Amino acid sequence: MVQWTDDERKAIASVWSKVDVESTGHQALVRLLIVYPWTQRYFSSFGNLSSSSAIMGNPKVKSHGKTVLTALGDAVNNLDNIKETYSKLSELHSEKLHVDPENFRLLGETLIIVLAGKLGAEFTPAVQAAWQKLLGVVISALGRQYH
Ligand code: HEG
Repeated sequence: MVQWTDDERKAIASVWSKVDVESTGHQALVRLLIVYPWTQRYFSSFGNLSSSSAIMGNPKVKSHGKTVLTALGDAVNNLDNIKETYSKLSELHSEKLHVDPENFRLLGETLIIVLAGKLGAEFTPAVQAAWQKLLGVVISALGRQYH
């Protein structure tokens, strides 16, 4: 099982208390879809994703970004139980949505970039390392029901 130091727990909680799930989720998902355009294939039901401005203005992208970040909050609030917390979500992404789990890693990267931009100097290397660790555990938990 993953162990968390008190400093890691504090770093994760302190960043989370400053995160606005709507704008952070939106920005991270927009970046994913623009920087890694092949990820758009999973969102064919979302309508127009044909340009950066279409992606930014797409209301389904906005609401899905919030959904994803809200679900990330379940990990933040269950640090000692992330695998179980995400077991149904992993099954959904694997068996129903057929999302290649490599994409979880790409979204983790865009999220780190968005957090760094929003928090600036507060996102110290130690805080960033705690978040990278959290996202690593999240990515592994979401990838767990793939076989
Ligand atoms: Mg996923 C649905 C969480 C990465 C593609 N995603 C969902 C849902 C949640 C979620 C909570 C709604 C589930 C439901 O309806 O019961 N997603 C989630 C997390 C992460 C993630 C926490 C990573 C941190 N998702 C992710 C990635 C892709 C993807 C990287 C594709 C590149 N998710 C995806 C799609 C849907 C969901 C296509 C269905 C969207 C819809 O049709 O509304």
